[in-house]
Amino acid sequence: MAEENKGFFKGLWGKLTGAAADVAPVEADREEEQLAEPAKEPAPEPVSEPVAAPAQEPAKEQAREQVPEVPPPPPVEAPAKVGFFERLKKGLAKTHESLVGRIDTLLLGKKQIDADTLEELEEILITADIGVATTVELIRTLEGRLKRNELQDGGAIKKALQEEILARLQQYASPLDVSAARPYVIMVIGVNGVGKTTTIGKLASRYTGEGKKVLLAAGDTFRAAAAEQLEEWGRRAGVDVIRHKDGSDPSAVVFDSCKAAVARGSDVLIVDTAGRLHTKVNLMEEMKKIRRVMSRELPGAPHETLLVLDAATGQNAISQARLFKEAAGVSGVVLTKLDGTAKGGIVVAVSNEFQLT
Ligand SMILES: Nc1nc2c(ncn2[C@@H]2O[C@H](COP(=O)(O)OP(=O)(O)OP(=O)(O)O)[C@@H](O)[C@H]2O)c(=O)[nH]1
Ligand SMILES: [Mg+2]
Repeated sequence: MAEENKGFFKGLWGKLTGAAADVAPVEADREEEQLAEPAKEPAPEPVSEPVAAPAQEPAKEQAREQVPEVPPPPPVEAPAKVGFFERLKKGLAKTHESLVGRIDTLLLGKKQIDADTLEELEEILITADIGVATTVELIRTLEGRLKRNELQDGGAIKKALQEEILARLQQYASPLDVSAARPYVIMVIGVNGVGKTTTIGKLASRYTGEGKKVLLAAGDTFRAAAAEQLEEWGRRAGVDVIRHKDGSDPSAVVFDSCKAAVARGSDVLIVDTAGRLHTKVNLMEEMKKIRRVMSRELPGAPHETLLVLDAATGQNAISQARLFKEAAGVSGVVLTKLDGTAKGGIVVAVSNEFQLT
């Protein structure tokens, strides 16, 4: 656990600082996504990348991060071959430029660190999506260390910031160990369009690649074609999908899925859920009902409730985290679309403010 998390945090820190070598596990997928400029619905091509890549990567990172959406259509194999680290570096450059680059510029050659320096640093952190609450907390801590004369120069302040962020992330780390139960039930929730179904497809490929028997449950019966989309991902990963017809009761799908997972000896059952219902209240009530049904069928389930957040929505992700955490017992977070214009800082914000990773 410690090792895995270290990998994750190092990777994350790498993203924030540009320490590319450490970043591989976390960043791999984002890079692939970039290549994969996804279509709205999964395309029917065989999934070469998502299936292959996950197997070599540490479990938790994979689960919490994302695997790519649809592979690019024409050259099915080619993208995977593009120098992995090259793509990695390219993708990281963005965050690096925006966050670390700016911090470096600020601190470059600074002989004297003072309150103004910290104020500027504060602004940089906030605009990197680390969020106001977390930033203020970080800056307070740095101020304290400054007063104690622990921060003499730019290098020291950078190191201190690194330590503080890392400590916050590590505090709430917990691995996604699917061998803890059988079937291990993962419920995937989040507002519409954030990437729930895509994430499930990636997880399914990943666990299948690890030799696990996976079953998917099409709990989004609300949106037309949601089950078909999940089935497409199921086909790619070579796993079965339990579905009912559109508009049926999601809890019934979940009920059947739990039964099926036991009957078929599945190792992992991943439950897709709707991102939108008539109202937010309905959505939250449905999440609760699904949980109730699950735990009645399989004591202890869901073993993990992953909240999917679109990192590109920045601070919006924070309010979603709040909403779902209160209503749906979120135990972990998946940040998607970090391949786009997202600033990785949101990871720190969500983790620190909601005690989640
Ligand atoms: N670039 C990028 N696109 C992504 C990522 N994850 C998902 N997408 C895209 O985001 C869109 C929505 O993804 P879905 O997986 O359908 O999202 P969802 O949460 O299941 O959506 P609903 O079922 O409508 O609630 C699709 O076009 C995906 O291709 C990602 O990590 N990076
Ligand atoms: Mg979906």
